[in-house]
This record gives sequence, structure tokens and C-alpha cells, in this order.
Amino acid sequence: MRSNNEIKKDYEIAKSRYAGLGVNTDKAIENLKKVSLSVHCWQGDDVTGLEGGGALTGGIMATGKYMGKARDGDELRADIDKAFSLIPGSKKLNLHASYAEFEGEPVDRDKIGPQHFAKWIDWAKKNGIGMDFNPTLFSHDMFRDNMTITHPDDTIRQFWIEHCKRTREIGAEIGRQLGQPCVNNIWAADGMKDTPADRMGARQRLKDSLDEIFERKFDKNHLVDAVESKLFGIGSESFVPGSFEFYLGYAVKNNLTLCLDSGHYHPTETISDKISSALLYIDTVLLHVSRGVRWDSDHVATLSDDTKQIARECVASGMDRIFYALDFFDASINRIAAWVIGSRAFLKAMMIALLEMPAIKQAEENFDYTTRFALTEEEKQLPWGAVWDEYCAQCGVPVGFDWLGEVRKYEDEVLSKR
Ligand code: RNT
Ligand code: ZN
Repeated sequence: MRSNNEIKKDYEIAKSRYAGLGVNTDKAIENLKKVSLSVHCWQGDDVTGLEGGGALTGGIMATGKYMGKARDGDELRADIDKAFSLIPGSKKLNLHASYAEFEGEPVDRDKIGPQHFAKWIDWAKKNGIGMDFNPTLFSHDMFRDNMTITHPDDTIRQFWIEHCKRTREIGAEIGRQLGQPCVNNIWAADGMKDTPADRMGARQRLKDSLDEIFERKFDKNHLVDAVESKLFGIGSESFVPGSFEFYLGYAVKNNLTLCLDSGHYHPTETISDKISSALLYIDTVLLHVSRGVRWDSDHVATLSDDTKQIARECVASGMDRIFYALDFFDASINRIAAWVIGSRAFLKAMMIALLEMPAIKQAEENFDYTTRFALTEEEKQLPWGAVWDEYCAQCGVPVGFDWLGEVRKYEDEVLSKR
């Protein structure tokens, strides 16, 4: 464990190194404090949810059997508390509808209301944080033929339309109660394993369903509507109706927030280059920071070049027009560590971007592309880590690797007893 003095000393050295490039590190720290990171509940229990059914039946899959998985809402909240104590800065909780708590009177997903999330809302109030929300269009008996809101059968489609409508109501109520907008993000696992004959029909039904879902208008201060596309998933390898083009068009036409998940594109395609294009036509973008590995779109985010490019684009294109959320799940390692590693990786990327962009932008404005390129390489060995450590210290979370000791302690005292 490094002393406060050591952290400060390193920071002062870093500060003067960056000042030499015309960069103010204090300002970078202040700007990073403005980022509110929406941390997803589903990393805590491998996307199982609290309804009792639990199995992932399509589109996505969690693998691994690490000990100590949360078994109910209280355990999950305790684990999230632990994770939050190790992640610097302002946080939100991102909740899925399958995390309803019924208190002995279960209702189906087409009947849920804000009261079923009262414990989560109270917890958020207690912690002074905001919440985001998501309909759960998977892991359910009405997920038939790998379809929900694109199903040709009207009964099935209506069930899911009603579910989505309810999540918007719940989201608006959450936003109202917590005093900050709740982003409700629609992602459907719908798709086909093999090549379909009628792509247009499925997309037409998706469009019609969404039109119904979004019919009702809510106060933007309470609810922000987002839609999330995907290229393929498990069981939807050949066709996903809700493709990027579909949702880009839909979001532009209906002025919705576009969710860009970094694991949802071709392996060499990145979302960083999409942010500025989208923001010219829609007000806000929702990020799902994740990591695609071969067929999986949801590995824990790391401080990769890809993540760094995303962060750079957020800084360049307007940080306040982006909702920052994480989306990954790994059941093969300590689940709290997964949260902390992925969250910290993204925030580090934001820190690096805030530190490197002023000088790089200046070079570009001078048409000095040689310096721009040279700086981009030089930044890799500048002491951004010392600024990050100072940021963690200011936020009152463990500095450097010290967080892992806290996770190990929690594993011994709590997780291993489950
Ligand atoms: C899946 C999507 C989606 C989910 C969550 C659980 O590929 O990215 O966002 O991960 O809704
Ligand atoms: Zn996602």
C-alpha cells in the first residue's frame, strides 16, 4: 500500500510532465468526476435474475462457475455495494426487469410495475445514485422460436410489447423518484440460426412493435429511451432483425438514444467511429462498454486500444451527450473483481483521453499531423497512472492494486459462505 505522500509526490511529477505539453491534470480530474458510470447488476449473478427461472435461453450466455454467486436481491445489493466502494467517481445502477422482487406475489413480465422494484429504488435513494433500466426479452417461456417482439404470432408479440411498455413506465417512475433521467434500453435477443426467407417481414414486425411501445410520451427528465442493435448472437448467428442499420434508422427517425455496444459488430469494426456520426442526427448515445472475443460479445472490458479510442471519441464529441454504461458478464472469476476491473478499465481510458486530447487536438488544428501522430505514441508512456491514482485517492477508493485485497477479504468473509 502506498502512502498518501507517495501518491501526491508522483502526482506532482506527472502534473509538471503534462504541463510541459500544455495539459492541466487538475482539470482532467475534475472532468472525469463528471462522468457517471452505469454499472450493470447482471455481472453479479451471471444474468440469472431474481424471478426463479433463471436460465439464459438465447442470444447471450454466461460461462463459468466461480463460487459465491448472489442468490437474492439482498446478496446482490451487498455485492454491488462492495464493488461500488472500489470504483471511483459517480455511479448509477443499471437494472434488468428480471430483477423484480415480488414479496410472495409473483406476476409475469407483462404485469410488472414500479412497486416490484421498490427495494432497488430505496437502495438507490439511500446511496444517492441514479438508476437505468432494461426490459428482459430473453430467459422466459414466451421467448418462442428465438423471437419476442418480432414473432409472427400476435399473442406472443403483444406479451412482449406490453412488457416493454411497462418497463418504460417503471423507468419513468424511477427517474421521477431519483431525480435524474433513467435510461431504458431495449435489446431483443430475436434472430435466426440459419438464413431466413423473410427478413423484411421480421423487420416490419419489429418496427410495428416498437411504434406501439414508444407511443406513449414521457418527460425526458425522467425517462430516456434507448435501442440496442446486434450483429449476431447465440442462436441468432445468421440473422438479427435489430441490426445496426435498422436501429440507426429507427433512432434517427424517432429521436431516440442509440445504444452502441462495443461487442456487437464485426471483429474489426469499432464503435468509436460511430459516435460522432450518430451524434449529428440524434441527441444522445448510450455506450455499452464491453469486449468481444471471437463469438462472445460480453467479455470484461479492458484498457485496450479499442476502449481507449471509444474514450477519445467521447471526449472529442461531447462528453455530456453520452450515457456511459458497462455490459459484460464473466462467471469464471470473482464477480466483484470483474465489475471492478471492467469499470476501472473504462474510467482509466477516459482519464487517458482527457489527458492526451488537448495536445493532440492542438497539433491537428495546426495541421501538424506529424506531431499529432508522434504525440499519440508518446502518450503511451506518459505518467497517466499517477494522475489516475490521485483521482482514486480523491474519490476515496483504493489506489492501484489495493482493491484486490478488499475483494479477497470479502470473498473469505462473505462469498465463500454462500
Ligand atoms: C446482449 C446485449 C444486452 C445484454 C443485456 C443483459 O448482447 O448487449 O445489452 O447484455 O441486456
Ligand atoms: Zn449490450
